[in-house]
Amino acid sequence: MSEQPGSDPRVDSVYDRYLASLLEGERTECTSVVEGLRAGEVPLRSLYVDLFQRALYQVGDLWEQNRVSVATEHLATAITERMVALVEPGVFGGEARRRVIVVACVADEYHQLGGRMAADLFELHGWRAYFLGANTPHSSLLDLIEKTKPDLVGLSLSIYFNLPSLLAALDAVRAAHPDLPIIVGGQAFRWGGEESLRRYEGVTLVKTVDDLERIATGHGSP
Ligand code: B12
Repeated sequence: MSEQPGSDPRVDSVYDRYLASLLEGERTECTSVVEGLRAGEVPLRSLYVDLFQRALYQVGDLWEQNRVSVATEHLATAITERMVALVEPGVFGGEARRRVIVVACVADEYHQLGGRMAADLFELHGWRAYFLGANTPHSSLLDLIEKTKPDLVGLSLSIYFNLPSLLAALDAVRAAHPDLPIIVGGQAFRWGGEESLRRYEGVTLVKTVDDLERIATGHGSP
C-alpha cells in the first residue's frame, strides 16, 4: 500500500485500488470506493486532497513519463470530475452564508479542478463561493465581482507559462478594486513566480490546504 504523510489512513487503505480503477477507466469501481469512504464519514478535505488530488498528481507524473496516454489522463480527469460532483452536495450547507468569495481560473488556464476544490473548501467553511471555472476572461471576472461584491477573490494558476495572464488579471482587478483582498493558488508556483506577486498590495499566495483553511475559518490573513 502506498501512503503519504498526514493522509487519512482510511483513504490510504483504498488508495491503490482507487488509482488502479482510475487508470483503467473503471468509473463504477471508483464510485464504490468513494461511496465507501463517505459512508465511513471520511472528511471531504481528505477525499479531495488525499484521494482525488493525490491520484491526479500521480496520473500527471505517469503522463509526463509517457507511461500513460493522453486518453488515459483525460479519462481519469473526467472520472475525477464525476467523483467531485458525487461528494459535492455535502459541501453546500443550508445556513446563511455571510462571506463571499469569487474563484476563477485565469484566461488560458484550462486546469479547473483545483480551483473548484478550493472554492468548495471555502463553501464548506460557511462561505458563499462562486466558481467561474476554466479560462475566465478578465472582463467576466470583473462583471461577477461587480455583481456579487465579494469579500475575497481567488485566482487559480496551474501552468507556469500562464503567469502573464495571472498578472494581467491582478492588474485588472486592482485597477477596479484597489482594496479587495486577493488570494492566488495552484501548482504553477512549484516552478517559481512568487516574486512577481510582491508588487501587488493585498495579494497573498496560498501554498497549502492548511493555509487555505486558516483563511477560510478567519484564523489567518487576509
Ligand atoms: C487534468 C490535467 C489537464 C487537463 C485539465 C482538465 C480539467 N478539467 O481541469 C487538460 C487536458 C486540459 C490539461 C492540459 C494541459 N496540461 Co495538464 N494536467 C492535468 C493533471 C493530470 C491534473 C490536474 C489536476 O486537476 N490536479 C488536481 C488538483 C486538485 O490539484 P491542483 O490543481 O494543484 O489544486 C490544488 C492546489 O494547487 C490548490 N489550488 C488550486 N487552485 C487554487 C486557487 C486558489 C485561490 C487557492 C487558494 C488554491 C488553489 O488547491 C487545490 C486543492 O488542494 C496535472 C498533473 C498534476 N500534477 O496536477 C497536469 C499538469 C498540470 N499539466 C501540465 C501540462 C504541461 C499541460 C499542457 C501544457 C499539456 C499540453 N502540452 O497541452 C496543457 C495546458 C492547458 C492549459 N492552457 O491550461 C503539467 C504542468 C507542468 C508545468 N510546468 O506547468 C502537469 C503538472 C503535468 C505534468 N506532470 O507535467 N491538463
